[in-house]
Amino acid sequence: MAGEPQDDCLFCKIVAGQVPATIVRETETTVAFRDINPQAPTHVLVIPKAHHRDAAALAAADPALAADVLRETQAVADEDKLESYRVVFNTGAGAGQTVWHAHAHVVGGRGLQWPPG
Ligand code: DGP
Repeated sequence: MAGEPQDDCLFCKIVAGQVPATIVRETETTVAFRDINPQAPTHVLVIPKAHHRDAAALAAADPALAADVLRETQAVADEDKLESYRVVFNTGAGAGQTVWHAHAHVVGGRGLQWPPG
């Protein structure tokens, strides 16, 4: 069921403390932790604690929670003192999504090109 923890979900396991992660921030509804394969000096993932498969499903099921995630991306940027940064929601396999628990990538700390690859 949408929102319920999934046994086979890596990010649900990070939320539960069953898989270690370098946690940057935590709120009642979200967790932010450093990406295991950073693409920039700052590369943090912000996730809702509740399980939703991608950003579109999250926004449809719980817009307030989607707003919490977005708000936390700004908090992460503040924490790492980033003046410029990028927030990315890879949505679908064709866009590079590999973990099926909604997450925002916060990327910064170096120059970023546009368009992205
Ligand atoms: P995406 O490709 O958009 O689904 O992003 C998934 C990200 O998750 C990817 O950048 C690597 C990261 N990742 C995968 N496994 C782990 C893990 O065990 N710990 C942490 N911290 N990040 C992970």
